[in-house]
Amino acid sequence: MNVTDLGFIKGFIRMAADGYARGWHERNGGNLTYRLKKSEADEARWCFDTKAQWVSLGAKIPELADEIFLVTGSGKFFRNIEPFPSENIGVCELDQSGGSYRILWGLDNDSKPTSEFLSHLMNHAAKKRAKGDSYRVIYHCHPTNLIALSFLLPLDEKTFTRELWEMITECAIVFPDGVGVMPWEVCGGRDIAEKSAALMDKYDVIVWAHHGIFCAGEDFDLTFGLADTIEKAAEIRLKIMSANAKTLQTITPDNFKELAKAFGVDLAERFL
Ligand code: 2HA
Ligand code: ZN
Repeated sequence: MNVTDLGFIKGFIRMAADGYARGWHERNGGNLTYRLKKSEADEARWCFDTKAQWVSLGAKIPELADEIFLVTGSGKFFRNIEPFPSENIGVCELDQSGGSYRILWGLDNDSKPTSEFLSHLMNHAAKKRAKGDSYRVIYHCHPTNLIALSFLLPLDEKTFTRELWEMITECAIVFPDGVGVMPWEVCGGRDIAEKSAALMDKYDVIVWAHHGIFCAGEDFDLTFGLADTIEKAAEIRLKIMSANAKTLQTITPDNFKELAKAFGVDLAERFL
């Protein structure tokens, strides 16, 4: 068996390739991490290098002690993940304190996990606290239309949520909690990691103004589908703005209430 035949590695590579094909990963833009299930870790154990050196994370995340992650590499291009997986992605394990990691597989030639590793781990920890073991994927990408909208709309959660919900009927069903919004901020550091993680308690999507989005989900399909839905809604919003004509009708707060009832979703009514 090849490492790349493992189901979780295949799913990860396919999602990375799909994100690249969508145009959300110019150069080394974006990063993806997946928290392995115990059964997946057991299935992959034969390929792990358990003599690798521990490296400090610079922070302690005790909730994630002993957890294993599949991650994209720092400075790596999504475009190269599918043809050259072991150079561009890797499996990393956290130690018993949740303060250090070591590379069990991949990230060849002294590569390191993504520059947003700390953000990803803090977001995984936030989701684990809020949702138990169901959430597995954290995804950061640079979707064109959503980034454009962050120049045009006020940077508040109510405006972003409503503008996106109104674009396609299904949006309110796909992200009934709405979207979190953060103003522009330096990326790659602890500050942005902590602020994002604080919002991940409430949201599955966070907009980083003039930069991109951070998404969380239960599996690759749901997380990619969430980013795809958000970006499509942003594209429609932008097309409407570009048409430069008055909008004649939209989905109203009463419509949203009907929708929530019909689909049994718990819609964040503070956005209506
Ligand atoms: O380089 O997108 O936010 C990866 C990034 C950092
Ligand atoms: Zn980015």
